[in-house]
Amino acid sequence: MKILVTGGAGFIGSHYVRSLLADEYPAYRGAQVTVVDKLTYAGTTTSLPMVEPRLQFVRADICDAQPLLDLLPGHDAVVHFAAESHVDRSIGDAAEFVRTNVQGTHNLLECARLTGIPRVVVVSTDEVYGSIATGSWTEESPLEPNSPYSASKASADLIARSYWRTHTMDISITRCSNNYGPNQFPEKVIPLFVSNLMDGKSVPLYGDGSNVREWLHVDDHCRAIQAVLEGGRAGEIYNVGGGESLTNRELTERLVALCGADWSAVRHVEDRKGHDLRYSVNDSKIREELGFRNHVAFEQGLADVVRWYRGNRSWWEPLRRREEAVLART
Ligand code: NAD
Ligand code: TDX
Repeated sequence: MKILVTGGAGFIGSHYVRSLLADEYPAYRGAQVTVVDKLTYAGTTTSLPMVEPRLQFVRADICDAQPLLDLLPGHDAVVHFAAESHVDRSIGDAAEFVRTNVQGTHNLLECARLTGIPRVVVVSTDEVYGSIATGSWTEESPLEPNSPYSASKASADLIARSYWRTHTMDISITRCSNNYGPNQFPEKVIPLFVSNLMDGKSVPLYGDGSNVREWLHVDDHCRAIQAVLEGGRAGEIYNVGGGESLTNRELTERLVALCGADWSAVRHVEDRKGHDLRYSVNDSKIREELGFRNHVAFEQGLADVVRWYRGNRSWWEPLRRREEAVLART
């Protein structure tokens, strides 16, 4: 098996690549992996086992056709993670979100079509559905994305569907809830709060903290993607959830306790513009059709993540310093 993974130097993509190379997916034991990643602020090769001979790392932009046309032939599948992924950044400036998420996904699929790639999984997100006050979305729920990030992901998701329908490509799409785990860039709420609290800094809780997110461990998300890659049907969408639903306030309370801080570290700040109140997916399709089950218990997973950030400063401190230097120049 030879798999091309876009965005494999990011949070979820790198976890997926490490899992593949550790032979955690029996049907893909011994797989060769090609990572295509632009190494934006969010990507780092320090999340990858760069000395592993089964890994080929290529720094390239998914918006450029030539590197993809050169690399893709001979691959059995593509798993597409690459994206601009942070909602707050898309509120500041959406241009890169449209470029990478929409144009980049289109370019990747077009190159995969031209080179005859047999199987593609596009990693989308539950945010494409918008916000839901009660109940849960099924795969048939309408797409009502609210942020430039989620709108660009919804566009990518629909382009993927169109390449299945128009060109009969074997493409499946996943829509997962919020992920947490090691190697997540410290701008997303969990690693930002953990790294700040560990250093005695304050944490910015948006609005009244009542927004609800469903937290799934990255290892479970990656196993769901693998289940879809192996058994998912062409043209089908698979919601992935089953994590822990918490308000941001409840999540913050747990992080404060796990980091040995107290509530005085929490700053109530202005709300995110257009802040989605609640996400919730119904994931019975992937459970019934593909037998997927999530394994990581939230309490344990969250405690492990706090421990990971405590023990791996050498991973996140340079990323944070690099980002602070960029911000200081702008
Ligand atoms: P991330 O920001 O940590 O990683 C994104 C990776 O893509 C980085 O390595 C970056 O360098 C790379 N990249 C960005 N633009 C690129 C380009 N033009 N060409 C090539 N590479 C490029 O993101 P993540 O949290 O790992 O998310 C991965 C995917 O999963 C995304 O598609 C995201 O929408 C989706 N998703 C994320 C979550 C979550 O909670 N993080 C939940 C559901 C779905
Ligand atoms: O400083 C903060 N304070 C705060 O209260 C940050 C960064 C976030 N928040 C809140 C906003 C959200 O309600 O925490 C919640 C989670 O925020 P993020 O970590 O930015 O994630 P979210 O906006 O929910 O999106 C994430 O899940 C779905 C990922 O970033 C997306 O890529 C994925 O598609």
